[in-house]
Amino acid sequence: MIIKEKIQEQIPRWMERIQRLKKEYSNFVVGEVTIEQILSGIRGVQISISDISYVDPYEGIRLRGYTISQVLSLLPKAKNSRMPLAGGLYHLLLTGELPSQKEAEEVEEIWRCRSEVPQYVWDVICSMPPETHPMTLFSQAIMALQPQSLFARAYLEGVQKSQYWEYYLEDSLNLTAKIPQIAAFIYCWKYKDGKVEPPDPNLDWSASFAQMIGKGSDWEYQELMRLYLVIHSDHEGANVSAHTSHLVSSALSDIYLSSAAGMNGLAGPLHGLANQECIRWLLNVYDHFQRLPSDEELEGYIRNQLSAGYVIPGYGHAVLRVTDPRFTAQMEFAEQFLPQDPLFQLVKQVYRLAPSILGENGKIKNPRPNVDAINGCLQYYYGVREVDFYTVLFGVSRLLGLTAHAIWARALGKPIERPKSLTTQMLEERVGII
Ligand code: FAM
Repeated sequence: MIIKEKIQEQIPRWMERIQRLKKEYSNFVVGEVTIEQILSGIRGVQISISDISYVDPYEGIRLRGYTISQVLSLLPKAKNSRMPLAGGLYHLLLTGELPSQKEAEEVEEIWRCRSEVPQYVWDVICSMPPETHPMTLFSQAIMALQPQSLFARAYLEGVQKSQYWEYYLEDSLNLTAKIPQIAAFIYCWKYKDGKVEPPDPNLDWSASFAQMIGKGSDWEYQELMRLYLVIHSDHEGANVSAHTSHLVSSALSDIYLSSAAGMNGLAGPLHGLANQECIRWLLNVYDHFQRLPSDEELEGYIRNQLSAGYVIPGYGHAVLRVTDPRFTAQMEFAEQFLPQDPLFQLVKQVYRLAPSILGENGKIKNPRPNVDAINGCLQYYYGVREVDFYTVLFGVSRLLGLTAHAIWARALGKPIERPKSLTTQMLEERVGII
């Protein structure tokens, strides 16, 4: 397997770099932590290393050093498509190298061969009440696969620490291979008649999700999913889902346990679930006016929302200080394929008006759109209108990033995480209040 050989080959170099930092610079002070940071969710405290991706405040995400537009243009493309193969992206995340067409297709082939999901996983989903949130079902399906963990078995049998990553890689490939089918099953079980189209072996990982939910002949939606699943795959190592899954896997919990933990974080409304709020907000605006509002009407609507204490979903970001390039990539897609769609017109109108209104009081650090300001609109246009499902799509993509982080954490022998908590009284004593 090419990815395995490449990771193997790179481990000694990375270990050398880490060991050097540890040996020669272990007392070097990277930063300080203020009380404000502690009280505001350890905001901005540099706590970990991730070489898979990095969010630059002014450029947006770089996946293994490549910007979103570079990733989209340089990765090998799917058949009859202008969009990248997710298999190529996974190769890039795992090895740091841009794959050839053959290398990207190798990952796609591995996924195809390992895609079968055991019947009992479907039984777990089907035994849940129909009102269960799709993210709960998604996390449960991942957990249901946990008994298949090769790492968990190997650990019990006493496998060497230096080999942990190989089992994490196998588990990751097994899990990610099954994810499009799991997502498709949840969608069809929860919202349709429960019938999932069998996977088409001629389709790539991203398009096969589209095909399994009944969009086998919808080439544009398949293109959208190829775009979507690449651009949502990672957002460095310290956001809620990435950090959660890293923390859990640092206890040597296997990829199923740690990925499900990450998905549970993604399911929170301040993180991945935000995208369902964004589309709901756009639909509410449309419903309120029963048409596209004029600029004056929309401006008034936004101002009313703000003065009532609501946020404008899809705007602002904890790290980014420019328009999210993932928003821009999807804007370009929409301009090409759905320029006249009323909801897309509304997305553009909000984009034209909201940043200056949000920027007026100087409180918000980034009044520009994040990825969520548009992605729901695209799904909606192509008929995937069950908005509480959108975070599952986000999760399908994000599992590529989370598992890549975990494999490398084991390859580099990263330790269990154990920061320290203080009591309020200790802080009061330190600052001299008591
Ligand atoms: N509308 C109105 N006010 C906003 C705002 C928005 N879109 N974004 C930030 N603010 C306010 C924020 O509430 C805070 O006010 P207070 O000081 O009164 O608490 C102030 O501006 C400063 O916030 P910030 O430092 O600029 O942002 P944060 O780093 O605290 O929060 C977000 C970042 C993303 C949680 C925040 O911008 C927000 O709530 N946005 C709307 C929801 C959203 O789009 N979430 C998607 C997140 C996405 F990136 C993801 O994870 N999927």
